[in-house]
Amino acid sequence: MGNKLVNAVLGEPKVEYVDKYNDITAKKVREAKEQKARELREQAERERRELQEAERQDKEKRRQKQQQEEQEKQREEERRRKLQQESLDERKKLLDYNFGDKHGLRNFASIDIRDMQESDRGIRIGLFGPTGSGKSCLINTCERTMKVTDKGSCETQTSGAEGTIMVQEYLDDIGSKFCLIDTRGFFNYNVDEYLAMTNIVYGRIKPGEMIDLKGAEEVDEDDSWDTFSHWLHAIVIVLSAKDPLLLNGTHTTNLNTIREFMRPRGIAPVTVVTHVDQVKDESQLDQIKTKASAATGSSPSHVFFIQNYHPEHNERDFNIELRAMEILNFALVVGERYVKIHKQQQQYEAEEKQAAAVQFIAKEPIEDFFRRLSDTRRIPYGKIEPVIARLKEEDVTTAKLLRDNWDDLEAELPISSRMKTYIKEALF
Ligand SMILES: Nc1nc2c(ncn2[C@@H]2O[C@H](COP(=O)(O)OP(=O)(O)OP(=O)(O)O)[C@@H](O)[C@H]2O)c(=O)[nH]1
Ligand SMILES: [Mg+2]
Repeated sequence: MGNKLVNAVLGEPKVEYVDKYNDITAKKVREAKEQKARELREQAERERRELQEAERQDKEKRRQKQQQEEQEKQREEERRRKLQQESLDERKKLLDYNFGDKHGLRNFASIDIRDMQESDRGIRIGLFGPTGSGKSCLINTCERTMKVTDKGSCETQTSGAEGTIMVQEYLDDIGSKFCLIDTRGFFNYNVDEYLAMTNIVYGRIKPGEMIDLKGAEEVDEDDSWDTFSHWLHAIVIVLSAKDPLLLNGTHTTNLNTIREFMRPRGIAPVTVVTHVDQVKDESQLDQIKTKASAATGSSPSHVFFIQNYHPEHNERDFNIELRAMEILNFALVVGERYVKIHKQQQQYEAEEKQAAAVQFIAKEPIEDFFRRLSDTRRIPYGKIEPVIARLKEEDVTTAKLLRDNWDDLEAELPISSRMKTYIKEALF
């Protein structure tokens, strides 16, 4: 009842029902959730794309790197092939080498070089140097280069006893006109070793022979015993870049006598500095070159560096091979020049002797000239006396006057034509 009154006074209370399916807050919440979900999806999508992009970039980088590596490998391969070709060309030239190829035969036109051309060995290149400097190793490097083997035949580190020197010939079997001569046992560069060197240079010690230093005598060009083709025509002095005696200047004193031996004989040595791989600081090389040049007397342009093939070094190294051949080529240039100088010298000496003989005849009194003629041609002097008397009447008192006036006198003199021939041969 009361309610009815209340209702009558206040009117029917309005009842509002909440439509929970149409709740505005819920909508907002849903919208917010959806928004969030969208954002998350978008973020995930972004991330996915970023990841994809990073992967793509990685892939691209890897591809570029691979391409670069491939290109670098190709370039390296190309460089190697180029070096191999260069090495092959040089080797071929050296295998075909004949005496005179370096300077050209034109330069030997006035010189008799038949002995060098006919010799089996051609230019003989001798290697000298302190024990352990790398002579045998250098020969092995040259052998491996020229014969394309992975091992040379020259024994290394076999110094033998002090007091004996051993000489051995190499590369005499490749058909080329040069060979290498290894020496071993040079320890002190004292007078005995100097004498041994003169014996080797002038061919007195044959390959395979051993020399006992105590018995060595000095040998020089005039008493060399052997033919010129058995001499050494080029000398290579081998020094090690890590030898303290080179670095502290002791070798400059040690090698003094050897320099003194070579200089007046026109021998220009080639210097090879080995163990260059053991020089840590490349800036030291210039200083080492100067010291080596001072020790051997080679001009700096005649000093070469090399890293020799090591017995365990099985891979071919075309840089080493090209360097070895550069040294061989240079030794051949120097060797040919020495042959030319030596032979020219010999020729001048022969000409000088002949000129001296002509000079002698010129001053010779006419009686002495005919006495010589009577001796050499076995003509009785009595037969010649009337000729002398006749010549004196003509004031021809010396052999020179006889020669100067021979054209007129030949017809006038009352002598046989054979006698005239004898006189002419002695005069001209
Ligand atoms: N690292 C390096 N070692 C070298 C080189 N040349 C030579 N050797 C080493 O030096 C040592 C002596 O070398 P050899 O060639 O025997 O010396 P050698 O001048 O013939 O010595 P003797 O016959 O005693 O007069 C060996 O152990 C060689 O392997 C080089 O260029 N680099
Ligand atoms: Mg040796």
